[in-house]
Amino acid sequence: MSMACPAKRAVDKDLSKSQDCPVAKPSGTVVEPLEGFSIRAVARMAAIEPDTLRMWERRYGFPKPRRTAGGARVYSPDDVDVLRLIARAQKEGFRAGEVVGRTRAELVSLLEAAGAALRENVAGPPAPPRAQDDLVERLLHALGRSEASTVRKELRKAALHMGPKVFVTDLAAPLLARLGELWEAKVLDIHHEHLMTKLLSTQLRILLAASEDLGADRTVLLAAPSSEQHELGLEMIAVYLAFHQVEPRFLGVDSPAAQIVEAARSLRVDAVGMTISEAVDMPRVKAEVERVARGLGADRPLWLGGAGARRLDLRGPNIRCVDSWAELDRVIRDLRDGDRPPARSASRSI
Ligand code: B12
Repeated sequence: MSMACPAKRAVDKDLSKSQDCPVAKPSGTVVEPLEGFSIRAVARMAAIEPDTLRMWERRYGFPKPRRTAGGARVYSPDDVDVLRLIARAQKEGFRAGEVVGRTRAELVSLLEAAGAALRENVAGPPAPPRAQDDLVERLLHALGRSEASTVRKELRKAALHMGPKVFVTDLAAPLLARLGELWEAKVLDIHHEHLMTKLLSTQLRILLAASEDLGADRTVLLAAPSSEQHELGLEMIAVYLAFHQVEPRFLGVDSPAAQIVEAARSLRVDAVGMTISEAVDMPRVKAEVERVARGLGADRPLWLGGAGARRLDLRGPNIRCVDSWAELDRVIRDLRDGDRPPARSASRSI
């Protein structure tokens, strides 16, 4: 266990309502919320899919995580250690039935016997999770105790150490996703969510202010459709854009289609970016986004992001669904390339 994290704190959201979790909550194994590893963290650390972990639990009785009062699975560092060995054994050709449920010592000798080139630390403690995972859990733990100043300081430090881009991609994004899980699982309350939103938003705005004199050669208007209240996505994207020499202009959340189109025209932006969460009325938002796309005209790109964007399943000459950081890099590049004169063919003689 990493020294930086005095207690591993993470839970997965309660999945007991779905058929993947028929295991009764064992009595006496209820753990404090935020203590241990969530199924997602374990999946990442051991490189085993969450569905596989649940299936093994049903079929082989391993791993058998403890549960929070809300029923969420909490895995121990030892579970992670053994799961990593199982993953390793599978790579060596063993089937799940041959290795899942075996003790750590059995797995080590099995792997040694199989002549697997074990890493030197195979008998040592489990490798710590990535520094960012650890920080996410630390921040959420401080949030759970409403320690605003700790969260604020950690966010500041992280922004300085990581730089704006990594802060957004590797900290803010996973932090909000985990916050959403814990909120849904009722481990954290709405006041915790509001506090984190405020602190993170402040930090993002500090980064944005720091980017003001960097210069920009393109401008993108950022907005969200009517009734959409989720603004942090826009703030994160604004920071990302600003440090890629693209100036973000905010119209903000809850913006009707006509206002977005009008602002795009009068501000003469090069593109419009909209965030769409899953919490909105999809058919209505779809119609609204279609109006924006039409109003912008085929030449002005409309970037759609947020967890609900893909569900809209919108197509159009100017619509780009941005669902990864790589795709965001691509649309930024295309925005720059868009009005460059076409490159000359290398074979053309002069
Ligand atoms: C903070 C928050 C709130 C805050 C928002 C405050 C603020 N100023 O932003 C408040 C309290 C207002 C709120 C309200 C609600 N929320 Co809320 N909220 C969240 C939370 C925790 C974080 C949201 C967020 O910013 N996420 C981070 C974004 C940035 O992630 P993303 O959408 O996946 O976007 C990624 C990319 O697509 C990209 N991106 C995003 N936008 C854009 C735009 C462009 C142009 C580009 C290029 C890229 C891009 O950036 C992100 C990178 O990781 C999420 C949890 C979560 N998993 O997101 C829940 C969550 C979205 N909320 C949820 C719900 C249910 C609600 C409410 C209905 C709750 C209620 N009962 O009132 C309301 C709905 C309000 C509304 N009509 O919009 C659910 C939605 C689930 C669903 N399927 O419906 C979630 C998932 C929580 C949960 N697990 O239950 N929420």
